[in-house]
Amino acid sequence: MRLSLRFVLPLMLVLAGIAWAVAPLVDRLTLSWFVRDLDARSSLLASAMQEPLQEQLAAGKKAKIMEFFNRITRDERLFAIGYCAAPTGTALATRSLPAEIRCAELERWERPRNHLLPSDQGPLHVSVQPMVSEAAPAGRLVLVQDMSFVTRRSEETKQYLFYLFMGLAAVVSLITVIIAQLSWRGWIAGMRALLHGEGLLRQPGSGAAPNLPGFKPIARDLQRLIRELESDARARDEDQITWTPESLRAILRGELRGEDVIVVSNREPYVHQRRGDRIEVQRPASGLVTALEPIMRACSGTWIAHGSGSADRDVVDKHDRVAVPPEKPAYRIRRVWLSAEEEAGYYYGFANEGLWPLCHIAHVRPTFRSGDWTQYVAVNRKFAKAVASEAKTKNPIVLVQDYHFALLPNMIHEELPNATVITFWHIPWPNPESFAICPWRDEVLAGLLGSSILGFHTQFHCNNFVDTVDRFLEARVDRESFTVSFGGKLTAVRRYPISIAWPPEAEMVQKSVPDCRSSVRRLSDLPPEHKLGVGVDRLDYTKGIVERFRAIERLLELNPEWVGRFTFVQVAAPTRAGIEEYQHHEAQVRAMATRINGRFARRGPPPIVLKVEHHEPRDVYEYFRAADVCFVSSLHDGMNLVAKEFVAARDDERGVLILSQFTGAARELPEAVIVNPYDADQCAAALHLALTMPADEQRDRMRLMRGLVAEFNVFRWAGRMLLDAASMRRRDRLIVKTGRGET
Ligand code: ADQ
Repeated sequence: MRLSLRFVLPLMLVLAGIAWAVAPLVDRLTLSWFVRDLDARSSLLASAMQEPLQEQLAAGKKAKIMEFFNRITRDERLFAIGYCAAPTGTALATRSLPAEIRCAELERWERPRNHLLPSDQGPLHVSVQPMVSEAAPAGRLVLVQDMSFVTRRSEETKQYLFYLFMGLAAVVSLITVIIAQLSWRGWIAGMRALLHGEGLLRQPGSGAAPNLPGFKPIARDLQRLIRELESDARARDEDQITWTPESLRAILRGELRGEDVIVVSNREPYVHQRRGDRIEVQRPASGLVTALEPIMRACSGTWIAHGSGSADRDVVDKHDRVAVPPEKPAYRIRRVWLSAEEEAGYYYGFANEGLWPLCHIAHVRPTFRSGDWTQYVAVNRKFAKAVASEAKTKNPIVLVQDYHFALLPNMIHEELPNATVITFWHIPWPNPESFAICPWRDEVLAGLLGSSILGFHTQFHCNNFVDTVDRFLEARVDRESFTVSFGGKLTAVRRYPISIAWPPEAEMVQKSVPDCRSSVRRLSDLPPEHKLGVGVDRLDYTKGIVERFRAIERLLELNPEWVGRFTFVQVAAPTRAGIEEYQHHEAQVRAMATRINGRFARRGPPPIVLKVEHHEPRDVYEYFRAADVCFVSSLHDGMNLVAKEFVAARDDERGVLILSQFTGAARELPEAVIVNPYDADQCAAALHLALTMPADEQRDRMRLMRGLVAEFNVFRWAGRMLLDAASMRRRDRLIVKTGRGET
């Protein structure tokens, strides 16, 4: 509207100016037309009057002549008539004849352009016509016509002219504004579409695109230029980005606009459980879900997972899909159903009795059974089919999670050769000798090399993987770019250290540290100022819980002043209880706690409180905030999120983290007290150091660790992988376009 006014007003003013400038010209033109008309009319009248006038002149009847003249001047336009018999006499005329017209000066009115006589009533037209008579050869007839109608008409003409120009201005403006608006909107829509990467180049069938053929020739180049500028800026600014779900969503929306994103994991992000008549939705406490949910929400993607909840089948549609989160659906879960036999072979068998101990050097022998392998292959194939059926395009981005799906990347590559598969291996990758134990090592390696990007937590695990491939497969390994070329497919092997959400949810740190300290101590029957250590793990033999207890025992042996003054609360979530090794491990942990407590509990509270149960994340954070020390003693751990969660929980900048050197986290958190969990004496000394560490030192260490976790949070982990995938896809598109593999 403002645009229209800004345009129309000047246009109208210009046209009004033109009308104002043109009006005198029109006036002059019409006047000359009227004068010519009046001249013609005068000579017509004169010739019509000649005969009767001559008769009356000849009869010498002046009164008759006057009557004759008066009769004729009734015509509203004929103002006056006069007759001059000779140049010397006075005119025989109607009374209305202007005094300026005298018989002696008639020549003046005979000159062209001198026909006009101004008067009070308006201009008068004076015409002198000779009498064609022998009786009065010098006689002249003077006809004066009223020209005020010319002025009136001229005014009317000017008005019409003004209205005409104004109307013209309005019509021209209206047409111009409509055209401008349409094309402006078109341009804006076009630019928006370009900036969003939508519309102009949208693939057929993927939604209506604005039809702007004028854009098409430049659209592709412009779009590419914008993307490259954006990507360059992002690459430069990545360190400056504060990674949050919102920034992750915004970057992904820019980078992966309209891309088809699929996540595959064994566990689902939402589980529907039957509780009596009700169906309850559970959200597993998992860093993975926290990291991948923003991606799913940003891209409205599909998450494919094993449907393991007791009410999972009751809530899906006929395609086994359910929209989540339940309160505000943003993406969908596609549930894959597994029989008990499939679950036993694929999940408990090959994945957890084979690959898990194989990759964790924790001195538990892997068990490989051909039956488990068969199920593992079949279930991977089942998930590959699910990916193919859920893919909305030929080239989706598929995020494959963990060791349950080692074969899936290549199976997806077979089904969808143009898909970008990003596989993340959450557990360590062992050295080639250790990996060689697996009877199906080549198949596992080949399966993983179907990925476009294969991610590990640490460079050490990347190196181990590349060494393993180099040792066992006929593949081209490039150690400079860290890529493997196998069977014509290139895989980039990259380090993406996983992390946790930062800042932690407000609910987690709502209760004050003093309140947490007192409530946790009260709950475990400990005195208010009692020193407290915590461990939070799945009850897994890789977590080094046995070694942790041994270190506590050693602390009490070496520093007996802590007996009765220090208690370690171990929160242990039951896990994989169907596997014999885990049953033994639980029994061993329980027996050890009982034995150590039996040895030292006589002098006050027990040194170990063992809580074998799952806790809500909020309760886990309460333990973290209540503790003086958190002890993470994994024998081998891809990353270990507990260490990072402890750091996130301590917004009071107090508490000491003791961290195993065999965790991925130890590479990122050197300010923790780093230990070898197999060295009980060293761990005991670390516990003593932690329990006696001055508050200043605790603060300095905690501040540095909090800074790192804040910066390298889980959103950065997810964002970095997807940005790499996006630039890989850009490169691939360029190669397809130019037909050149090398740039
Ligand atoms: P996990 O082996 O499961 O993960 P970890 O990284 O420590 O190990 O994550 C465990 C998660 O479970 C944490 O969020 C923790 O709070 C929670 N948890 C542990 N015990 C709990 C309890 N008793 N009750 C409630 N919650 C509990 C695998 C790899 C790791 C890697 C992660 C992520 O083994 O090395 O860090 O994946 O990639």
